[in-house]
Amino acid sequence: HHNRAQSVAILGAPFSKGQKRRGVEHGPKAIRDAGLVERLSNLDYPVHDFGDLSFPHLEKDEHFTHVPFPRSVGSANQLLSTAVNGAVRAGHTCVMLGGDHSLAIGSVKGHSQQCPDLCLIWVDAHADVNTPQTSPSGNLHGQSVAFLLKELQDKMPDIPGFSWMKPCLSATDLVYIGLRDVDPGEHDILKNLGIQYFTMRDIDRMGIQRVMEVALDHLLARKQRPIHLSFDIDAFDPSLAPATGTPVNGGLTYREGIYIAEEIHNTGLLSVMDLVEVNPVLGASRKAVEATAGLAVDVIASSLGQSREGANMAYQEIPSPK
Ligand code: B3U
Ligand code: MN
Ligand code: MN
Repeated sequence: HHNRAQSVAILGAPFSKGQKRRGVEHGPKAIRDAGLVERLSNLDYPVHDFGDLSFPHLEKDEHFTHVPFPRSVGSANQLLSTAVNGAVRAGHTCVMLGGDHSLAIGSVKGHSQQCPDLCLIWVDAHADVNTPQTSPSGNLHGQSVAFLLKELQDKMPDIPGFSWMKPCLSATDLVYIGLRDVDPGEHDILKNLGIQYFTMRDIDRMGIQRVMEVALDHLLARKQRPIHLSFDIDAFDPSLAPATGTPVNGGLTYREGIYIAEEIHNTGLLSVMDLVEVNPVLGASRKAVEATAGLAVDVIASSLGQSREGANMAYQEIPSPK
């Protein structure tokens, strides 16, 4: 059987200023309320819930061109990068609960400070690789990957709040899965940098099994290295994950999403994962919110070794009747 991770650290990041809709800062609570810690404690390693980070509120944070809250996003990510760095240094497999997807900037950056050779699997309806200039919305949750890529460094302006941030990834260290809403500038970047990506159409054509095989081979064939999984809940079909800010039709099925998580677990290389964009305020009903948060718990548990085959816990012996 695969090597189980040492211990798991849960870090809540209640932050929403990477986009304009309030509510996604309640994502960590919704995911915990859906039973995250209980589910992970069934996987027989120690689970440490470090609670929520507290991000300073900045009184004055003017737009940078059309980009809102640059300093708030910058300082939250700097804080998060330190926390993730520390959790990985302490030997934990780290689970970051968002919050919006701008938090991947700090999460990946902090991870890379401990694991400079990490690779990144970005599961999302969106590519989140806009630069401030290609971004139609200005929202920083649609720009996280652009901050991380060395190849885009000279395309990135000096954004207030981000002087601490230097890119840490190459285009070959990244694979996307689930794309179906990519802006024109983003498409250009994906093509120009030769980034490996699998759209929903690719999943339709190849099947999720082959997609994962090619994706993991692309990242790991040359050498085994730590995996950062950045999972945006909007990768799932909106019928499964309605409580999110930018749902896009035609997303992952439940089984495709769980299969992605299981295959990543089976590498034995998962080091940090983000689960972002669960927004409990946007669910049409309590049931819709609980379904979305429950799905987030399922993805996290599967990424950490919950198996559909069973055998998550050691079972001693089949009991005999007295
Ligand atoms: N690509 C668009 C929309 C978007 C990106 N990420 C989300 N939505 N969640 C943008 O704003 O950059
Ligand atoms: Mn995203
Ligand atoms: Mn998305």
